[in-house]
Amino acid sequence: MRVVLATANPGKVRELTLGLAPLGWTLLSLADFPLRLPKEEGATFLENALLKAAYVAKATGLPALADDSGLVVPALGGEPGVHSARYGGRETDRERNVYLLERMRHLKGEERRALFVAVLVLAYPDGHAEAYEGSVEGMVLEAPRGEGGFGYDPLFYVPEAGKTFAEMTLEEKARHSHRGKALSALLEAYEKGPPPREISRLE
Ligand code: ITT
Repeated sequence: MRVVLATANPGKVRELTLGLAPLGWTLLSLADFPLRLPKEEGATFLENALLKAAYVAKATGLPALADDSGLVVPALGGEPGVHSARYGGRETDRERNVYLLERMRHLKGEERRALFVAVLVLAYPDGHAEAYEGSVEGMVLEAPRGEGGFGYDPLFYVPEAGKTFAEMTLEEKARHSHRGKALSALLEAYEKGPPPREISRLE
C-alpha cells in the first residue's frame, strides 16, 4: 500500500517511518506533494488529525496518515494541549520549552506530572477514516536534558525509563512514547491486512 505521511514535522516523519516499517508500506511525504496542511481549528487531537489526513487523502488520491499530538499538563488546566505546536506564540522548540518552564515555575513534585498524547488518523480518498491513540505519563523537569528528539522531548522525563525522551534512541522512544503506542495499535489492526471497515470506521 502507498501511504502519504500528512505531516510537516521531520521528527514525526522519522518516528512514523520507523514504526510503520513492519507493514512494508511505501511511504510518501509532503516532500513528494506541494501541499500546505489545513489550519488546525479543531478542539481535539482527533479532530485535527482527521482534518489533516482527510485533506491530504483527498488532494493526493492516496491513503494519508496524520498525527496530531501534544503535551498535557493537568496542573496548567491541560496546557499546552492542542496548542503544543504554537504554545505562547513562541516560534521555536527551544523558545516553547523556555515558555513552558516559566509557566510551570511555581509547580513542584506531583504538580509537574504531564501526559503526552498522540492521535493517528489514517484517511482514505473515499472518505473512510480510522483513528489510533496512544498516551504516556511522565514529569516535566525543571531544566532540559538530552540532545535527541524534537519539541518538548528534553523536558519530558519518563520515570520507568529513568530518562527524558531526548536522552533515548529512536527505538527506545518508540517503546515508551505516545506515538509508539498509537503506532502499535495501528500495526495490530493491519498485521493481517486492512481491518474490516465496519469495525474501524470513525464515528
Ligand atoms: P504537523 O501538524 O505538520 O504534523 P506539528 O508539529 O504542527 O506538525 P501538531 O500540531 O500535532 O504537529 O503539534 C504537536 C506539537 O506537540 C509538536 O510541535 C511538539 O511541540 C509537541 N509534540 C508532539 N509529540 C511530541 C514528541 O514526541 N516529542 C516532543 N514534542 C512533541
